[in-house]
Amino acid sequence: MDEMIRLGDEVAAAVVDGDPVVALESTIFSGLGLPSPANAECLRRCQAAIRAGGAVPALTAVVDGVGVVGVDLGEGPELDRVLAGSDKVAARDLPHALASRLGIGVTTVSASVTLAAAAGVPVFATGGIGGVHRGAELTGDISHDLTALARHPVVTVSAGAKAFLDLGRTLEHLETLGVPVVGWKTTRFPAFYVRDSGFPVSATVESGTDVAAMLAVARRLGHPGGVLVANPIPTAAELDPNRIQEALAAGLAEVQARGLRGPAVTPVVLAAIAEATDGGSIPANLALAESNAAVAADIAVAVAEAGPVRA
Ligand code: PSU
Ligand code: MN
Repeated sequence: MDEMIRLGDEVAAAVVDGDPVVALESTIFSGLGLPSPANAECLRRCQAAIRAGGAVPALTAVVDGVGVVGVDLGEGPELDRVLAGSDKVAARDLPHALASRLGIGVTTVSASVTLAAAAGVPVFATGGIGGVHRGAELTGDISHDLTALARHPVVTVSAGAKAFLDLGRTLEHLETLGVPVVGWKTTRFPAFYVRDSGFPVSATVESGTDVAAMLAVARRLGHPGGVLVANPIPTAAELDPNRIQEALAAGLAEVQARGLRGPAVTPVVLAAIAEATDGGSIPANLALAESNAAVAADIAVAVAEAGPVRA
């Protein structure tokens, strides 16, 4: 495309042909999201689910100062470098990361939807989006993920938002920004490790075709941004809500004790949850990411079949 953004060969061909592609973020697959070797395993399973659904996986990352959509998932060194990445890059970090030719940057949801939109990829899968943190009324910590979802014409599939957020305020914020929050075969907004946060979604969809139809209407009406598709963790992988509450308390206490702020918060809480659940949160995280990838592939196929959306 240009020197700032590079599409992987297979991704570039699919975009040109209007074939289905699913973008993936890379923070979740780095040590900041999951411990090794679960991170590589998670990526393998997401990739396989996307392929099985008939779409091309497009892992996003910053590699040698270029925003890559479609990291080489083969044997080369590129993938290992991304998995080992420890510089978290959100959308606002992209200008400096690219201009200063950062070696490896792992992309958050906000950076990934920004790159996906720039590459012409309309569907993206993640584990859980960032959102309004608990205590945000004091700290002001609201993830840019929410604004990015509203800004770019990309469908994001996630298992709700990170469990340790203030989910009620996260949903209010998405409403303020005008982002449709649709439940995938559910009326309830999921809470990452558990299927029901106690909050409703704004609408329910039953298929990729339903989402494609929504997109067509959104574009016709001039809605500039994305849609959040909330897909609950598979029932068999769901964790006990009580256990999660205890683990969350441990994670948040550690954040407070260490006085952490901003981007440093999420990786520490995730690690503390893994520890407090004796690693039980990891298989759950893998299962929900894989399920999101499969749903995203379904949606990408339907969007591709519907053809280019006209305003
Ligand atoms: N949720 C997870 N694991 C993660 C993240 C979210 O279960 O690794 C990452 C995603 O990349 C998300 C980012 O975009 O955390 C949000 O970070 P922040 O709250 O600093 O905006
Ligand atoms: Mn934040």
